[in-house]
Amino acid sequence: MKAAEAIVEILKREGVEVLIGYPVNHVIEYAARADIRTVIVRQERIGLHMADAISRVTSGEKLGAFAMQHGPGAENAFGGVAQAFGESVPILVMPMGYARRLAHVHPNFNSTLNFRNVTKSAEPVTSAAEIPNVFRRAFTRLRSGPLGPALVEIPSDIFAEDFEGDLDYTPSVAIRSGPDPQDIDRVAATLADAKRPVIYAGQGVHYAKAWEPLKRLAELLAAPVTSSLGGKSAFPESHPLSLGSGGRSMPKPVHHFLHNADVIFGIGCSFTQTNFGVTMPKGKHIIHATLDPNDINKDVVASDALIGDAALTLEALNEAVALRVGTKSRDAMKVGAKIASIREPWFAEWQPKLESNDTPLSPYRVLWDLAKTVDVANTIITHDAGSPRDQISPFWPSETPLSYIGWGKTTQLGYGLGLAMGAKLARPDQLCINVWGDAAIGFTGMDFETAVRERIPILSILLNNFSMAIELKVMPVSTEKYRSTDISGDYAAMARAFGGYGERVTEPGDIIPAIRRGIEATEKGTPALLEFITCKETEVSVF
Ligand SMILES: Cc1ncc(C[n+]2csc(CCOP(=O)(O)OP(=O)(O)O)c2C)c(N)n1
Ligand SMILES: [Mg+2]
Repeated sequence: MKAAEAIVEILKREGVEVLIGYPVNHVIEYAARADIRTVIVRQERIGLHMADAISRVTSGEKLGAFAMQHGPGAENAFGGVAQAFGESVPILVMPMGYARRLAHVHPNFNSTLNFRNVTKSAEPVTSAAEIPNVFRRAFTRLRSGPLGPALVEIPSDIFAEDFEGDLDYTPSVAIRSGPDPQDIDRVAATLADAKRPVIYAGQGVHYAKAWEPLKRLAELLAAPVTSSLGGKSAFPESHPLSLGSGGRSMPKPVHHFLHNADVIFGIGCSFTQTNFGVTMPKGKHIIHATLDPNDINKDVVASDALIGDAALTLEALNEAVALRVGTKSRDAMKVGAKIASIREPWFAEWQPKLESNDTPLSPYRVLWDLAKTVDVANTIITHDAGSPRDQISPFWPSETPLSYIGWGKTTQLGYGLGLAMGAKLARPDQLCINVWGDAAIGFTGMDFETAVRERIPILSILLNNFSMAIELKVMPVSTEKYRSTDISGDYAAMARAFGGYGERVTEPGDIIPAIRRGIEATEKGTPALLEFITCKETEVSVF
């Protein structure tokens, strides 16, 4: 068997059904021969974002995989790998490499060396015979422990080699570990005794599929629940104990309850300090439950820590908490009523924007109409960098697990399109939406053509305000003198030129009918881009 045949056989055994890539990398051709669907993008970054979403929306059970060429392909892929690294997403990255005799010769780009700081592991294939060992290591790292991209560089001269003998390869399995039972007892006692506990859920809950045990803990403690952007949709936001999700912008109850908490229990989260995450108030008893020991005492000081898988942690805690709460159980009805009493006036403040009849359109109105029109429980939606993230996350009522792809540890403009496309590949039964601004589309908009050509019928919601509105306050002089924050473009026409459905919407009354037409196009297999002409909104729900 040829070396590349051994590689694709391993990919198949590991459950890889789609290989996203950009030529030249001979793995692509061999994958197609072995009936792994190949998806060719217009630039490397988007392909990595697609692979990223495949891993995310399947809790890492189906791993996204991407292949690109040595030199320019690998160089150009850096952003996509760095974004996945920032967000701790497991993806298999397979650059081709220069022939082994040239791999370490100036100025050849060596992926193993250059990607080392943005991957969990980066390793070259050193000979055909080593293929199973190299891939076993990569896949094992992709499935267990703190997550992140794993890179396997395949030198171009490996492709000429034969893999001798039978391929002996057992697919990797996810290995879970749980916290120390003594720590569980102590934390359970702290939680049961807390007067005003708040639960903060991170994306570890999604990867561990710990949604049910999370709900059970919240109900046992009658504790309000919020989440990071990555954890959004881990807890149904229609639940009376939901505060909504945190981020740069947030619903008022998130701010209120965190500041009034005596104990904050973070589960499956890193508590990373970022502009796009909640800053934890000082002076609280913080319990930090995470898979990654390196997160403990990183940005917040933990009064208690639990290391382990979020499901194992929550299940153990639930047992211990259930024994303790018994009679002194807090009143969930009262807590729910308190949340509602803070939520309602906050919502009323925003209602004029959410229901605005202005033209240019309010982005809030567009997003609120979107939430009212789609089947939220069967939709996977993602924001982009820029104002759209802060405009959507406090108001999007996430209901079902993994129905919102939130991000913000690093925030590359244009990430959302690839995420929606990858989500659609992995979950074709769902309506997959990306919401972005006109700066974001400048980065990856060309790959709307990939969505059309590869029959990945996503719905793309573009909030076009002909501006980088989020930068207006930062760049007043350059805007005034040189119009430095202005942007232009007719993106509905662009979508049509690529063979997709494109419509420009300017009137409030046309928002919902246009969304319906867009969805209809996606149901017929055509990606749709709805371009809403919006005002340069800069107000966001921050506290
Ligand atoms: C690759 C990259 N470069 C720069 C930024 C910084 N940045 C964040 S948002 C933004 C402008 C966003 O404009 P737009 O997408 O039109 O949204 P708006 O604020 O206008 O609604 C910029 C320059 C970034 N996030 N990513
Ligand atoms: Mg804009």
